Amino acid sequence: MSSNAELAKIFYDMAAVLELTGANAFRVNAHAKAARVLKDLTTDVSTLVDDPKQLTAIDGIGKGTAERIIEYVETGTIADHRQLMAKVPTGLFDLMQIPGLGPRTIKTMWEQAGVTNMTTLRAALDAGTLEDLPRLGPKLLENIKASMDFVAKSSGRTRIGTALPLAEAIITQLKQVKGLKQIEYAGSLRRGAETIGDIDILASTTQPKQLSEAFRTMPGVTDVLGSGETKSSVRLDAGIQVDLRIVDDPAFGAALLYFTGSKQHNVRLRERAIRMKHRLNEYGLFPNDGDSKTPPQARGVNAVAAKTEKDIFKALKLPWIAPELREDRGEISAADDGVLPKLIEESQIKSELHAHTIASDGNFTIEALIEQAKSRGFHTIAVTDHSKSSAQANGLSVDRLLEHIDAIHEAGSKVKGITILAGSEVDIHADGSLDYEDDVLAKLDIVVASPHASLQQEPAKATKRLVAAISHPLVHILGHPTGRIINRREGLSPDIDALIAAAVEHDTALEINANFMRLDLRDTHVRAAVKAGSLLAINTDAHTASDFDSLHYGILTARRGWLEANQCVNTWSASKLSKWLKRKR
Ligand code: DGT
Ligand code: CA
Ligand code: CA
Ligand code: ZN
Repeated sequence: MSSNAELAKIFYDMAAVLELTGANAFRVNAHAKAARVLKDLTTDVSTLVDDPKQLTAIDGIGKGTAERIIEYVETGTIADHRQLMAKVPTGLFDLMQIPGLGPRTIKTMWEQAGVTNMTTLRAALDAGTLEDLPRLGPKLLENIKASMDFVAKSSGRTRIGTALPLAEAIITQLKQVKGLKQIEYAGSLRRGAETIGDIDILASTTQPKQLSEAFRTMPGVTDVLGSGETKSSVRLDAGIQVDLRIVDDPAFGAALLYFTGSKQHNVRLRERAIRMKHRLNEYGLFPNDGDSKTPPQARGVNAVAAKTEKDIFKALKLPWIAPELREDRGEISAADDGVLPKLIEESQIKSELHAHTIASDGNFTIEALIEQAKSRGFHTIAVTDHSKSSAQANGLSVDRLLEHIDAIHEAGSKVKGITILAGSEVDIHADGSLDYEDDVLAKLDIVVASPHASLQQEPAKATKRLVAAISHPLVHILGHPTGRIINRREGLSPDIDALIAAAVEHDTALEINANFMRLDLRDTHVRAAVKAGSLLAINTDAHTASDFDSLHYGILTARRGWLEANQCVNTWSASKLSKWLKRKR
């Protein structure tokens, strides 16, 4: 971790302890803000400590914070942090991750029922000892149980946004090792799945010993789980396992195809190979000579194809199938029939239609957001801050919104080459009504309606709620439709087909929120929407500059849903997009 990241974590922890011990909101917020600023800072803070003024010049870093940063850079630790951490059991930090469980409630459970971690919380829930505590109604306790079950069920899998940068860093590093020929990540990561069980890396090299050695001794490796001539496995400090397989260079394509999977896709391909009197395995596609005892490669039989994936698909009389499609969801028959989708690509995205500024909970000024969008080559950027009910996100009252609209239009009038839309991410209440009145919504260029609270609603109610928002004549996009947080919160479970039908009927786009914690809609939902002909939007929901990079995860999810560019509003030209938006005004 860089010192920025380490310091950000320290300030987050301090904010958490302050909250748990009932410090005033101002102190809590100041620490949380410092943490966010440090996390997003692109300059290494350790280069700024010689002159404290450089630190305090950063918005969100006051004198006290600057002093502690200097203390940290000089001594490697912060005394206040150590003292604060000693005040609470560390297990309480895990409890803060449970959705619906806030610090005040945790404090009560800790002080009055001896809850100090997940285990004691589970025991207290089972024993019913929390039922008489203030603020802990039966509904809340039930929700806490459900959240804990969901987290337990999903543990062990890593979100793609964590796994992919790790894999890329490993590959960059192994590319430096002498003798390396080819290297790629395979498995669920290459297929762009939302969570990754383990990272699979394939390499070919003239120096296998050196490569394995470099792999096992990389920074971040905490355990070597196995190490043979062709396969090594390690665990990283991030908690994820990485397998490295060293394969023969002339058969790299066959290995890549095999280890990319999915297992079910491989089964289908092998069946096809057999029908064509061939045999397919991780070493190549071979002629079937009737000898089923010894594998062909072991008998020195020459492969029909092995070098590249394309060669193998071609020999199987198929076009190359993109990894994102290899889930045995009809891709082989589509390939056979010549009707594979022409999948959307990241370079085709020309607008961002869901982004936040400092007016609510973003880090951008309007100008900075515009600059960022311009630098990504977009022709349109929508400013969509939170609405009034989202108090924790500093949502805008009607008065503040009206001022904000003017400020957005004013900022827009000063820049050339990009269209700035004044919008809102308006909260959808539990009953399906929206957080602003229609006359207010009508003043906006674009309305993204999203659910943020009441996310443990019954499916039937959730469907009614979301269909109401989709059908609202002033709404353009349904934002993160289920509100799920991967590995953390299940979110709503509406009837997706009903949402899609309403979206088609009312010409509303369904969002694929590209934030890798969300990926909402998910791949299978996208597929259903694509089939039914509904419009989709791929938005990053940017709060900070690096969020724009998460577009990549949204694209992977879209491709896993077979999405083509023309069905995604973010690929449209400025004039086509503008026409579509104006149809609801
Ligand atoms: P994960 O790691 O759980 O997210 O999912 P994958 O798909 O990466 O699965 P993993 O790591 O167990 O194996 C990587 C690929 O290797 C898998 O997608 C297909 C291939 N593979 C592994 N074991 C088998 C097997 O027993 N049969 C077949 N046909 N393929 C296998
Ligand atoms: Ca894997
Ligand atoms: Ca694996
Ligand atoms: Zn948002």
